[in-house]
Amino acid sequence: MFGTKKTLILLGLFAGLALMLAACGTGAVETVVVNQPGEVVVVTATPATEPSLPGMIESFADVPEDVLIQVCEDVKNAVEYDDATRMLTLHLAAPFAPVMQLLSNGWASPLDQEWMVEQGDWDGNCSTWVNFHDLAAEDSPIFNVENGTGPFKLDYWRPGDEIRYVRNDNYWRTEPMWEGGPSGPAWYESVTTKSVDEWGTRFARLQAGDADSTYIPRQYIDQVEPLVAEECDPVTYECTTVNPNGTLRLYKNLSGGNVSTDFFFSMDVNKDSTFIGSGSLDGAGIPPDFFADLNIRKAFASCFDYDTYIKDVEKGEAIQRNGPIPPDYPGYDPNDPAPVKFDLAACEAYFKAADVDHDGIPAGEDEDDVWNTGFYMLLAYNIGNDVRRVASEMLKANIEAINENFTIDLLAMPWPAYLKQQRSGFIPLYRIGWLEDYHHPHNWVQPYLSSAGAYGGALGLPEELQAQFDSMIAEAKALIDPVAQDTAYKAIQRLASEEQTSLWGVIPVGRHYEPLYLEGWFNNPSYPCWFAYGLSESADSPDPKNFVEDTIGDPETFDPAYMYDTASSCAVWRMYDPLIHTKAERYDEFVGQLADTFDISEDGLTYTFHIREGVKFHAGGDLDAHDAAYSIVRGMLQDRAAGPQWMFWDAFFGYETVEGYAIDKANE
Ligand SMILES: [Ca+2]
Ligand SMILES: [Ca+2]
Ligand SMILES: [Ca+2]
Repeated sequence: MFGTKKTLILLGLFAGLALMLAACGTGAVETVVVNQPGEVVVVTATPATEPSLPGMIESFADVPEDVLIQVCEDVKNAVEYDDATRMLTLHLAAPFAPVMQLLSNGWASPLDQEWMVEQGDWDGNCSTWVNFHDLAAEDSPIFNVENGTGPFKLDYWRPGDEIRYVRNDNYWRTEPMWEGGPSGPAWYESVTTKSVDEWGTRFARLQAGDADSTYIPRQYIDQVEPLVAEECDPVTYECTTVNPNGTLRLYKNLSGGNVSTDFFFSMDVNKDSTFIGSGSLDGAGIPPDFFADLNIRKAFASCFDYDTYIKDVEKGEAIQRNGPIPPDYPGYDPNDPAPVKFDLAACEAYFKAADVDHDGIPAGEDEDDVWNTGFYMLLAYNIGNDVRRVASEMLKANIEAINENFTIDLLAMPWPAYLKQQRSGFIPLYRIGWLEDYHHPHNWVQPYLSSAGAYGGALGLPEELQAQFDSMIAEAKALIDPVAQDTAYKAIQRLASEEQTSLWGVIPVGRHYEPLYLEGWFNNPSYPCWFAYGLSESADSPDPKNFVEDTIGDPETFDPAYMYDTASSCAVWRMYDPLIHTKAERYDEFVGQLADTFDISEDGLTYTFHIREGVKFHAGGDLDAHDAAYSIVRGMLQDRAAGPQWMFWDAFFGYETVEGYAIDKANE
């Protein structure tokens, strides 16, 4: 679309990861070392190369007022409500199956419209929404206060130190969430989230019983090993005693891990790149289209020693990927497509089969092609990420061992510069990871393969193949039937594998530690943090009615529509209720939360929710259908940069930002 400035939000890829690790307590142990928690990087791609036409509006600031009002009306029309029947009706421009996943997160948690207006927030009037658009975090009136409907209420937040929540004794839920699920007020009288940056301190507090949960980076699991009393299976929940004197229960090999790392190729590198040496096939560089040759991509993939990497770097607790879609999603099968095998002979054969100079003669028989000329290039990773450094060194060593004229230098780059260069297509080969935003394969194929994806956009795929992926992705995201979904996503996974669009790396499997006295935990890979409402402690606990978790990193905000990091998400999840909730271990089945019933139309375009009766907000206001609608509309118009609302724009209108939508409307 002309003039649509696509602001790609890369928080949630990495910055979010650090916070996720912080927030997961003993729940997640990851090896991926990431940047500083809270680091937010916004990369704004240059607008499309089409020349500007006279009179066209290119900036959001220039969008006329009547168009801005229309934008607000369009959003309101997509989010209809009727207070009399308590119905909320969402209208999508095109089917988008992940809507349920989106709504089960805290982003769209209903706020009390009347109370929000009293706090000085937007009143729902379409002529004033721009004043509330893209504010700084602390400019939201609910930045550090809350008025949710959730099982816990905020007691205090001391930034950098701790957050304390107290039980909502009037919690609305009287029926179990699912059979055997929690109901009534929470077991815990309070939940305390404590920031403890230093591992030694966290470990001491865990040993002393001062914390019920703590964040354990994978490099420290050996220290925790003597405390493990039972090892348990995360599927059957059966446990085996390993140490009668231990105090912890350990679940290993938790699948459905939601963070990956891969090597990415750029098949159409910007010719001004400083990563491609001479830029030609003269032994001192690579041509910009080096990785456009499928044999070159397959050669690199065959030269990476997956098993050694998993054993040495991931301590055996990772799965080799076979495409963009990770385990346990529709479209994933561990053997279809088969993961690439580490095979130096195959690596050499692929290099010899390549035809980098496009003369029809394979490189092995062509004196001026890559096998005889050799090449030189830079491989990039971000400074401080030791895991990525080790992986890059392994790939370099194997490629260089294949042919003495092959040289790869490694370049560690500061994170923001790395992302900017990656996004602009300057880096031919780099290692980076993805942390999912919501639990659906669309949130993997879109970033990895779509022309609008955070990584897909920089792949430089041939036009025809890119168009094929784009249409497959669009068709798959519209499917609701699980069998049809599986078929559609598997086709994408296979094509990505056949074309070796990236060098698929690994996805770690997780660990979950908990004290023996903790009761009620279950494994749902889409839960960002401890589901405190569903937990309890046995009588032998030192402090059974209070839950204490040690983490690193603070929330960015308590505003549900604004939050886009896991620490914030965990806080929102405790104080607010979403419309629907994932059902126990299932991430693809939902139970009613603030909506007690819901329905999806056959064409996948209309989602209806009946808003529960008799629910009160913590400050005393009533929950009505208009509150639920207001909250979604407010979030989409607020649409702060680097926030979560692009997912709602994607779902409702096929856009990424309110600004992009408004600019296009102005030019219609
Ligand atoms: Ca209300
Ligand atoms: Ca050739
Ligand atoms: Ca406790």
